Amino acid sequence: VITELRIQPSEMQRLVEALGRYGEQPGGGIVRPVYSPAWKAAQTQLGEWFADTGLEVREDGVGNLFGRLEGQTARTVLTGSHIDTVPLGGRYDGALGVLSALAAVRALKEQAGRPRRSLEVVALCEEEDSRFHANFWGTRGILGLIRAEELDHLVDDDGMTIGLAMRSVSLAPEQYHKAVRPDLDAFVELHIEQGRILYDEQVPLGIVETITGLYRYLTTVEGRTDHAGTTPMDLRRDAVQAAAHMALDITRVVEAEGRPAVVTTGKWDVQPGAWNIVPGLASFSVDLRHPDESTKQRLAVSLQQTCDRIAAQRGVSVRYELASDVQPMAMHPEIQRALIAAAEAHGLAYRSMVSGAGHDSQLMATRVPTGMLFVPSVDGRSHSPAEYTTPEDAARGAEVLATALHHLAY
Ligand code: HGY
Ligand code: MN
Ligand code: MN
Repeated sequence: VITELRIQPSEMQRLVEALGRYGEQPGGGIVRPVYSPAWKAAQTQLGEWFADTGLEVREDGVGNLFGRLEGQTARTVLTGSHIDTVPLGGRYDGALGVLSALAAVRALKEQAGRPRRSLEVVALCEEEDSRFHANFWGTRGILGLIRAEELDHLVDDDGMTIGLAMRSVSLAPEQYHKAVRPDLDAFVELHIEQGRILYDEQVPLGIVETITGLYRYLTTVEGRTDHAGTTPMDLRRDAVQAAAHMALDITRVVEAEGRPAVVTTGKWDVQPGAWNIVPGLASFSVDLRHPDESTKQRLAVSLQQTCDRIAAQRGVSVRYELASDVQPMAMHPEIQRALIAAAEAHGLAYRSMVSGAGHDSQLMATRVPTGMLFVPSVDGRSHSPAEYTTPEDAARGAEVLATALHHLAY
């Protein structure tokens, strides 16, 4: 087991800061949605770094970017993460997985030479659903799970279809099916924990056993617009008041369920949105998660029954539009073992754990032996400009990733 691979903390910090500039906002935070100019610039920069490392660079039919270290066989071990971000996201979510994969493969190329299985670094084009409800678009391209009609059906808030957005970065949407990869023997994703377990326990590495299930839908409440001055309170059908009661009550249902159940109503819209009009329409997103599928489904039903009841009481109508229903997924035992062996070879403590965040790996794992390695998030902060992982933790993660990749590819 190769453990003398050294990756410098300062090198990781340099890469993180350089990549974090693409989409960086004046007030802090990164806006880098899939197929945006910032996304394209970040992919171009990664392509240059892949090429400088001596890897064979290729962009596939949906904009995933690969850096390949050719092996003796046609089979491939893939490692990386996503390059898109949430609005005003941090520098580490996704990006650190891509950069750690690059640093690990560079170290292996220089110190271990040609692998038996080919090794590929990937920057997956879209994971965050932050522009389209595209549900792991890059991974779905690789696994052949994109349906042709989605190219015209998925639209962003400006009404642009994902197909047109692909054209805007010189991709041919009709070529999406060429992204399919039948040659993958393993996928390993390094990612920041985005929670505070490793940080609180002062443990440098997390080995993911299961990734939580996600159930996401839009709740739309329809009341009646009225004059804000002349309409008595008892005659109103105020969509915001009804939606607010719904949001409070579904939160209470999930709090009563207890950890690790979570629910978030993060994105709201109110129409017509004037100070002097009783709002006739209110919509809010529901992001419900649980690592057990039957519990997740039971809670989803309970939340909608709660909203139905409030709608009836308050004389408004309510409807639900499903955006994604993703299963919880166990990581492959063999890949977990490779990661544990690597941590032990480096004499580092680790902790097996459940991921409360969703990841490409939970979909990749449905068809490819997959594992995830977590590094600590300071104060557990993520999906925020405050997101931070120390250069030392980042470098250690990349070294352990390199050792695990050596086990899988050499
Ligand atoms: O929402 C998530 O858990 C992931 O960061 N997309
Ligand atoms: Mn994220
Ligand atoms: Mn992520």
